[in-house]
Amino acid sequence: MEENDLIAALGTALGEAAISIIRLSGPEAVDLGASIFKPRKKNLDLLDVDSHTVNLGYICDNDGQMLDEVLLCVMRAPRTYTREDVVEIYCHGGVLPAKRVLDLVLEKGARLADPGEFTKRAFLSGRIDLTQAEGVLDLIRAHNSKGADLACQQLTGKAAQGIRILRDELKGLLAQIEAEMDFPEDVDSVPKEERLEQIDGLLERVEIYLQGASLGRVYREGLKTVLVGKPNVGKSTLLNMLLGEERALVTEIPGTTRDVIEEMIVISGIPLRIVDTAGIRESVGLVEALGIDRAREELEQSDLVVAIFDVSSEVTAEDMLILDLIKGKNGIILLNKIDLDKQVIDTKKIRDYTQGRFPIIEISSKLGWGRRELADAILNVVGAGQISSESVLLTRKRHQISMEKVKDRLDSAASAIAGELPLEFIAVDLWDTWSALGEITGDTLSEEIIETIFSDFCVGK
Ligand SMILES: Nc1nc2c(ncn2[C@@H]2O[C@H](COP(=O)(O)OP(=O)(O)OP(=O)(O)O)[C@@H](O)[C@H]2O)c(=O)[nH]1
Ligand SMILES: [Mg+2]
Repeated sequence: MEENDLIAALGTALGEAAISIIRLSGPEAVDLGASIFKPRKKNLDLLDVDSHTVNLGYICDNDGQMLDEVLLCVMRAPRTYTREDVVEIYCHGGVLPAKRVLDLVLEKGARLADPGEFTKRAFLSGRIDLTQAEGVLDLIRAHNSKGADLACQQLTGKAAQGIRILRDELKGLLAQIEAEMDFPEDVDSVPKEERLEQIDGLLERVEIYLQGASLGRVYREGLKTVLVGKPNVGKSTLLNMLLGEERALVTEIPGTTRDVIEEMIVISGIPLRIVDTAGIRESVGLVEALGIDRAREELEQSDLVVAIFDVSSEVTAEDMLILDLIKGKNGIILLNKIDLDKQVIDTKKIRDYTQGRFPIIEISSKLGWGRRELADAILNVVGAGQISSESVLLTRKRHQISMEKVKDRLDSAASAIAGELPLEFIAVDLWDTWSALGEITGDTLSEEIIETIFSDFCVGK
């Protein structure tokens, strides 16, 4: 793909609106703009206007036919989003004006941009790093304010900055080691303790990143929380209680919920993608059985399972099946309907069967009791308590994987130093560390992976 051809796209959603924006980027952007723009001011020449100015005029097609009255903004490289010349045309909103102007721009030689191509150019030109580019996408997609805050932090380069500092320090260490390797006579060797201390200093910060990584992902995507239990234990009542509205049908008939229902709820600042499922039981009709299959699928993809039991019922074989299903997952056990006088459930049996691995909380979904305790248990699961609100959080699985590699390589370097292995070994570990850090910022990632990241963007961004 040629990097510097002229690209264009609609920057706003297609539909009726106050304005629509067509965006162009590339060395010929202003020339193309000038060829279709008739300024309102008679003696204005678009090719000569100051950078970052907005100009009123008309977009006219090849026959001089006016397509729209617009504002056209000229932004000259390098102070632009892509670091190339950029032209933005503010048309009247609505499907047709925007489409006709875009068609004209394409007819005049611009190419329709790929998804994320503007931001990709910003990355390839070095204006932003990969975490900043991801921040752009995350901000567009954020569905809760904490996620949006994190995206802003990333967008402005805070995450990148911390990683760059780590990389610079590593470079310093490597320079020392390589000098010692190349000129053993002239360079004083750094004592082992001093070197270990330097590595420890790096490791400390890497640990902080790792601690926050899963929380960062939760803020970005929401914690997928699946409500499971046998029929009629009050799963849908709990969903409605947490949502504060009657979203799911609740009846006293077992098997009310047939399909999965997913809703976004923020509890104590943690966004949850909460999923109500069909009550799990054996031998039922086809529709319900399909619902139960889906419940199991959801359970498999969950970050957290909330298993619900009814205190007014004995522990049944169905309940035991639920306990089997949550094994090996992050789980919370809820004993529901504690407002009822009849309380026959054998809590000890549940606790023993799960070896006390899950917190057990008594609630009444109907009356809203136990909400606070449930919120605390959720905070505990995501480890939000241990993270300071100032920390820069990594937000993606790929960041986490690279950071784990960083830790692994630094640990290995530390043992090499402690074991007084030849300097070459230490150098190799540190170069690997350096390159793993670069994966996060995009400096050492393959073209292929970068492609996949940007293909997730929308066209025009
Ligand atoms: N007393 C009392 N009744 C409750 C409570 N929670 C739910 N119920 C009642 O239990 C019955 C079943 O509630 P649902 O929320 O439909 O149960 P479910 O687990 O979603 O059931 P299925 O969708 O059939 O699997 C309804 O009659 C609710 O009013 C509670 O905390 N206390
Ligand atoms: Mg239900």
